[in-house]
Amino acid sequence: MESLIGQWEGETVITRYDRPANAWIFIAVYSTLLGPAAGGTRMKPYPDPRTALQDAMLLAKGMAYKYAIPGMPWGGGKAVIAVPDAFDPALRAGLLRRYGKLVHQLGGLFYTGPDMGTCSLDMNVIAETGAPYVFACTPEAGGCGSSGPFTALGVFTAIQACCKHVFGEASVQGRKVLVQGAGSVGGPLITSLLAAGAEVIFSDVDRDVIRHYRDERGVPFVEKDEIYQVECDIFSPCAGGGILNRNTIPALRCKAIAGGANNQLQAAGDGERLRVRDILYAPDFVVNVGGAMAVLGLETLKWSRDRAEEEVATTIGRALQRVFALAEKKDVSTEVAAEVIAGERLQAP
Ligand code: PPY
Repeated sequence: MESLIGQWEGETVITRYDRPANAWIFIAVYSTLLGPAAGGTRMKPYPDPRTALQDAMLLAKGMAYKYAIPGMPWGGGKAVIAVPDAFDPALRAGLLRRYGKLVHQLGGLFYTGPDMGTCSLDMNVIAETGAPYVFACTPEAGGCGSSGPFTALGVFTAIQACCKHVFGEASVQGRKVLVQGAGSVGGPLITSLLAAGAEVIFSDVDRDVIRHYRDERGVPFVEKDEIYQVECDIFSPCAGGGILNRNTIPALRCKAIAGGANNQLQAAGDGERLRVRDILYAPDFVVNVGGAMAVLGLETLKWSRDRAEEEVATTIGRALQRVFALAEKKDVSTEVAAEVIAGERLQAP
């Protein structure tokens, strides 16, 4: 872990071993140059604490780039709670309260909200001890509720931007869209895509989720290992990170990629790998800023929900146009172009 932290260009890492739950907590603060750090709390089992720390650091950097795109006055941060396999649900609330106390002790260095493995109900529990540094509690608890639908709206807008760029027409009507993960982002995305006349295929690993979309709603399903070979117009990764890599990219049969997952590219060269294959990649941190944008707007800027939707759609649509144009002009991958745009803002607040 020493070498991991030493090589990281972020500011701060907080480490806590929570003995009662046998869980590791890592809070990574990448940058507070533009404002206090804010980012979700990811809670899941990891193979070892080192991998969890690495995830927190990578995700925190992603958050800094994310905020830079719309120019939001927030810094990149992320928390990871690495719980044991088959974590006992009876230990969850206690762990979240102790975690909330830690967030509170940081006194505003790091604000948090939901991420993979946590939801608004968990935010309520964290806020018992962590308020006022906890976003996206349930409406009953005074929060704005799930950020998933707003992230999904941003992904939908990004898919339209890709259609416009590739096919000359923004409409998703009749386009074949492959959605990886039908959770809090992929789920509402599938609903919007179907309503707009797209042909949707999905993949997931959760039995209840599969039952809902495949069996109850009749959405075509593919097994997780087959997803990378499916021919489609748009591939939308809305599950885990690192899925675009040297093994999967050669197999892909899509024209464009736009999804809500964080850190979709596994390695530095993967953006270029997609470009060489003539697959238009909408960079993840541009596509998936909708959740954070809406939550922070609703809870710190008093935005209405209509305003939040409007901001998410226009910001992401415009940002992607800029990214695609710069990539073409400079003859670089869209990932590099987006990093250039975000990097300018990160260096010049
Ligand atoms: C993300 O976009 O990955 C987030 O972490 C979302 C977020 C950020 C800040 C507060 C709540 C949710």
